[in-house]
Amino acid sequence: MIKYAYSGSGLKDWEGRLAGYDKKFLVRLFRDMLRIRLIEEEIERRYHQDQMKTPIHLVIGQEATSVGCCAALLKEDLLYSSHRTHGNYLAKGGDLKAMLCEMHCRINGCAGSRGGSMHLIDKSVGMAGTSAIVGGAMPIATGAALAAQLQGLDRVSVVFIGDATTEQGVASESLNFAALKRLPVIFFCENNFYSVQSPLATRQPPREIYKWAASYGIASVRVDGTNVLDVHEATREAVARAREGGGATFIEAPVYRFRAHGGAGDDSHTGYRDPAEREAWEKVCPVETYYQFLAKAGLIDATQRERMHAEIMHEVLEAFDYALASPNPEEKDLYTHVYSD
Ligand SMILES: Cc1ncc(C[n+]2csc(CCOP(=O)(O)OP(=O)(O)O)c2C)c(N)n1
Repeated sequence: MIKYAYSGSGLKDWEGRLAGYDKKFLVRLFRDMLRIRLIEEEIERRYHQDQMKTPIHLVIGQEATSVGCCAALLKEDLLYSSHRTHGNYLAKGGDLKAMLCEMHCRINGCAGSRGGSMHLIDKSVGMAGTSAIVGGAMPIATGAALAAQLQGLDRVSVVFIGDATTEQGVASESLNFAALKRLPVIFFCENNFYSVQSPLATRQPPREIYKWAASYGIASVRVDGTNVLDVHEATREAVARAREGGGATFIEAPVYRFRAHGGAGDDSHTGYRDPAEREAWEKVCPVETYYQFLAKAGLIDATQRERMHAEIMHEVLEAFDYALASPNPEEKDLYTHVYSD
C-alpha cells in the first residue's frame, strides 16, 4: 500500500516560465544533479568491496533539493547538514577527491580521515560542516546566522534537515531563536517520510510540517522536492529575505530516497514501506523528469547527455583512483586533535 504518494505537479507549471533564465544555467542544474547521481551510484557499486571505511547514506532520488538550493547561494554563504551529506557537499562545491579520500579513511580526506561520510566539510566553498546527531547542525547554523548578523556580514546560513529533525528539541529552540532575532538562516527540510524505517505517521500527529514551522513566526513554504526549479525559486526568495533583514525561512520539500536509509541497495523488502511506493516515486525521478523537460524545451539532447555522462564518469573514476592511491593515516597522528588535560 502506498502511504506517501507524490503530490506535486512536476514541471508542467514551468513550461513558458523560462524566459528570465539563462540557458546555460538551466543545463548546469541538470549536470549537477546527474553528477551527484553518478557519484552516488559509483559509491554504491563499490561499497561491498569494503574499502570505504564509513557508513553511507545515499541521496539517490534527492538530488534536486541540494542542487536547486545551492544554486541560489554564494560561495560565502554557509551550508550545514546532517548524516545524509553527499549531495549537499557536492552541490555546494565541495572537492570530490577530498570527499572520497575521507570516505576511504585516507589522510588527505576533507576531515583528515577522522570523519567519514557523515562529517564532510570544505570551508573553502562554505560547506561549513555536518553532524551525525539528528538535529545537531540546526542550532549551529542558527548561531552562525547570529554571528553574521552581529558582525554585519552579508552571509546567509542554510541547514539541511530531515523530517525526523523536526521532532528534536533543538529544532523548536532554533526556530524560536531565529524568529526572535530575525536571523538570516534557512531551514531546509527534506521530508522523505521515514526516519530510518519509522514512517512519519508513527512519529508525529497528522500535520503539515511547514505549517508547524510557520507557527514559530517565520516564513514557511512547501515546494516540490523533485523539481529543481521550484526548489531553486523558493531558496532564492528565502535568500533575498535573509539578505534584506526579513529573517528566517523554513522550506519543506517532500522527496523520496530510492535506497535504504543507510548502506547500498534498497530495503523496502523488509516491510516498512511498500516497494510500489518507491516505484511510484521513481517515475518522478528528479534527474530524469528534468532531463525530459529540458529536452522538450530544446535545451539538451541525447548526444549532449551522453557526453556529459562520459565526462562525469571520467572525473569520478579518476577521483576513486586518487583516493585509493592516497596514504592511510599514521599511528603517530592518532592523538592529533584529541584534547585531554
Ligand atoms: C539524536 C539522534 N537520535 C537518533 C539517531 C539515529 N538516527 C540516525 S539517522 C536517523 C533518521 C533521521 O531521519 P531524518 O532526519 O528524517 O533524515 P533521513 O535519514 O530521512 O534523511 C536516526 C534516527 C541519531 N543519529 N541522532
